[in-house]
Order: sequence, then structure tokens, then C-alpha cells
Amino acid sequence: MTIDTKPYIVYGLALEKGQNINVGPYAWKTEVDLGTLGVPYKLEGRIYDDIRGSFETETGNPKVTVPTLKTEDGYVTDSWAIAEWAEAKYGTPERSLFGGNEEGKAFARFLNIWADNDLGDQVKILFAPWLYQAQKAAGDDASAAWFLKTKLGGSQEAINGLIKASQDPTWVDNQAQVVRDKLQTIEKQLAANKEAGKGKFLAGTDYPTHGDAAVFGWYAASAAVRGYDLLEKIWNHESLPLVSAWVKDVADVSGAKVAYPY
Ligand SMILES: N[C@@H](CCC(=O)N[C@@H](CS)C(=O)NCC(=O)O)C(=O)O
Repeated sequence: MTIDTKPYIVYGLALEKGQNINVGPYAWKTEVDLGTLGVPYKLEGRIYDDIRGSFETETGNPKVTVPTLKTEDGYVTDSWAIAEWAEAKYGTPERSLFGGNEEGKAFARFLNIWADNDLGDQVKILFAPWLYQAQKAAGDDASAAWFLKTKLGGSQEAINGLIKASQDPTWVDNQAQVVRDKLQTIEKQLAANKEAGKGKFLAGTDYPTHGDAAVFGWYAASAAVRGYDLLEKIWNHESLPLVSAWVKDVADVSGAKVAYPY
């Protein structure tokens, strides 16, 4: 089921200028949402330094972030706002990003908050030292500095500490265990749905809703990380069998292709 429209442009986070990839969690949420609704899209990457420069001018929004979606109604910024826009335009009772009702929307909102705070805050500890160093390695000190400012309060000491810690495999394993403990919540939700004979996605539907997209974003961002394998250590770990099957199901049904050309 693909909607017959010109592909929309989704702007995501790139590591280098001109690279049409997304390494951050948030634009993946949008990719899953659009894919689930059968809305065609094309990804365009923007580096941090351009988001706070030419992209502000391009969108006319001094507070623009990615994801941003270019639509016939103008630019829509923020993964939640994009989900609401896509649901209003393309959602149906059979495929609704919010499960077709207010209760479903409340569940998606809760999962979105849980994913970005409870889960994401712990994933970020493993993600941040990699991203910062990748931006530096690309010669993009300005993006690295802006990332540090927005996500780690600008503390050079904090990022230096994380970089040093992340070189110790025991520290990485311990932090991966913290993330896996968080994901037991998702494992239990999937087990409860299975037990009740419901669909294989988090809201018990047979297609991903925005709650699935919100958690999946952190899986996809984990897959971008190099230096240690967070898919093996977290998402495909033997202690999370239902989670590892679920990430594959989200990718299959939404068509999200989590692969990074580096
Ligand atoms: N709540 C936002 C978060 C988006 C976000 O933080 N995006 C980052 C990249 S991963 C960004 O554009 N940062 C640029 C900035 O804050 O200046 C969403 O869900 O879309």
C-alpha cells in the first residue's frame, strides 16, 4: 500500500555535508511513521552546523531541528508534530499512528516520552562519545561543539570523561546492561500482548504505531554507532528475544532500512 504522491523530503542528521543519511533517533521515528502509512519519502541529511545556519534560513525557522518534513502545507518540525500531521492527512481506521483513538494517542505519547528520557538518556551515554568523535574526525568542529552544547550542556569535561570511559570494554558492557534493563519494559509489554493473542506491535496492533516508531528510533541510532556493537550488546541480546524479533518486524512492515554507508 503506497500512497500515490511525490516523495516528501525528510531532513535528518548527517555526519558530513551532502550525506543523505540520518544517524539520530528522531528522524527514524518519522521514517517508520511515513513508511507505515505508505507515504513515500526521501531522506536528506543536514549536519548540526548547517541546522543552526543555512537550514534556519531555508525553513524560515530560527528554532528548526531535524526531523523536519517538507510538505505542501510548509515545513513541519519535530517528530511528534510530524506524526500528528501525517496521521491527519494519511491515517485511516485500519492504519493509524495513534491506534485510531485518544487512548492510543495517550499510549503513543507516553512511549515517546519514555523512549526519549528513560531509555534514550541511557543509550545517549554510549551514543554521544561516538557521535562527537565522528564529527571531529569529519573535520567538523563546529557541529561537535554544537552537539556538545545542546545534548551535554557544553561540558568538555563530560565528553572527555565519556570518551575515555567508552574505551573500556567493561564500562561499555555495564552501560549496555543498564539499557537492556530499561528494555525489559518493552520485552514485558510484547510478552503480555502475545499472551493475550494481540498483534505483535506495542499497542497490540498488527502494524507499528508511533509508540513503536519512538522506541525503534533508539534502535536505529544505536546501529549507527561504531567502535562497539550495540545491536549485539543490546537489541539482539539473548535476554531480549521478543525485542529483537520486534525490531525486525518494525523494519519489515514500515520498510525502514537501517544501514549506514560507513
Ligand atoms: N523533540 C525533537 C528532537 C529533535 C532533535 O533534538 N534533533 C537534533 C538532531 S538529533 C537537532 O536537530 N539538533 C539541532 C539543534 O538542537 O540545534 C523531535 O522529536 O523531533
